[in-house]
Amino acid sequence: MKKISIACLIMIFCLTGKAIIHADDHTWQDETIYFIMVDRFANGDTSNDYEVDLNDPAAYHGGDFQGIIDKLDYIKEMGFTAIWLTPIVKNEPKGYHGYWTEDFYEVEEHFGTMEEFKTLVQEAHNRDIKIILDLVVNHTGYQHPWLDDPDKQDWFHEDEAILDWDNQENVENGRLAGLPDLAQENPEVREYLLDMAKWWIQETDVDGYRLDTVKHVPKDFWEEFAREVKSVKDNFFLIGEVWHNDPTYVADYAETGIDSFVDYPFYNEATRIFSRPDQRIGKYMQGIWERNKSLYENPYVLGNFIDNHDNQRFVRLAIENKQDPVTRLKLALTYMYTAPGIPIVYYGTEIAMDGGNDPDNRRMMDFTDHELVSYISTLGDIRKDHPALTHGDLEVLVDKVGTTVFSRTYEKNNVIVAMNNTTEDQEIILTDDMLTGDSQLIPVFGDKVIKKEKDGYVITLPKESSEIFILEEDNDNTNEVTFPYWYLVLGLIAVGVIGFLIIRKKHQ
Ligand SMILES: [Ca+2]
Ligand SMILES: [Ca+2]
Repeated sequence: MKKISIACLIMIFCLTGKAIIHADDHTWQDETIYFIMVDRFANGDTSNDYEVDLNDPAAYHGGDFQGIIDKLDYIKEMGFTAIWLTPIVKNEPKGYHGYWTEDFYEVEEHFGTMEEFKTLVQEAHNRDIKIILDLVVNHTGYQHPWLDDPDKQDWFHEDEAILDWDNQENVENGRLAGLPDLAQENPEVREYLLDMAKWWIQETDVDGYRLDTVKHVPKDFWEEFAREVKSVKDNFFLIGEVWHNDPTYVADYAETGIDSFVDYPFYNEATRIFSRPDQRIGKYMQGIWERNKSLYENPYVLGNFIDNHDNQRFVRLAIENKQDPVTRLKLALTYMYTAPGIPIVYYGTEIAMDGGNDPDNRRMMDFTDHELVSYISTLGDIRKDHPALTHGDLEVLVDKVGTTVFSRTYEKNNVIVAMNNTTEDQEIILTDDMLTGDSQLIPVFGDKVIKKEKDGYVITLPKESSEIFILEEDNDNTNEVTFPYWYLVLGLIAVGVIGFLIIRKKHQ
């Protein structure tokens, strides 16, 4: 009987081999992350709306766990597979953002209860969505009770500001924005923070941490931290915030065991290139990729972003440059989803939300607006269906000022991305040597399949637009993938094996 079951499994594998292989291969680089500021996303429970004031950008706005649970299907339908939440620990008054801890072991009452948070994680897992929790171990809130505890005076560094940002000791031991700086070199503090980080995983089953203010905490602490928290749950993911413009400074933290980083050097280039026209793309894109390949063991796992809660929104940059923000945002999003790395979309980007510096970049989400929801959903689907975008190398095929074509290739999967960052329509020719065999380009957004002409493939791209093409074999007007005959052969072999086993069993 056991043999028959194995034979059946072989047959199932033969018929659906591709899906099984990819399920087994699934890693964090396959994820697409949606980033939520809990207080500013969705108010699902008005009974916890203490001191809510929608007119005060520095006050609570009412968002909570129930609101996120209610919107999980919305998030999933946009193609996201993981959610990063701003810190959920109990904060001191006015700490709507979560970064002013009052109690490391309690949930913030404005957001709901511990039970509701566990339900949120479970409901997300039911939809194959992972939860990444923002964790702050560098500092506490301004009024943390330990500050008045005589036994805890050596839990903090001296009250000194960070004045010299090139002095690593000052960066690690000074007070960031005046916040009490924890002394991770004190064994009691270290043990407390490590226990706390492990406890949240055991208690709530979250799948990863986004680590706040990594460069303000010594590397030897992070080494122990990474080792300890990863021992609690398999495949637990750490994505760190090292807010620095020098890629080598950021990459130095990879030695600690932190898996990934929000890629500030990528952010700087992408926002500069796409918030105005006529900027060269290919050269910088190739530069970032070659650099990341040389700096990281797995550069595919870095977090790409064009918006976050600490910088003015991309839409504001485009408006300041006198550009149409939606047009510019579409180009930037195409780039972010098709460049190597994990896309991280900050809530509100899907509705082209405007916002200046903090706290204006944290406005309440408006679910009646759908400006770019379908655009992002399409990008999410493409990323999910094409391993070239999650595992493939990058090659720039055309690189002119404002006009770029690049390819991503993984095994037999090939995706071509064409971008016109100029204010004129552009005709782009891809010659035979750039693409393999007799292929055709199937567009993701448009409806015109590009077939090979005498000189190669001729793509006409309207001004300030982009198109993603799937490169497929040209089977004379059919867009279907060639039937995989080897599946049939293996399936017949499996049927033969089962038949043999059944006949043998009858004769026993
Ligand atoms: Ca609420
Ligand atoms: Ca510090």
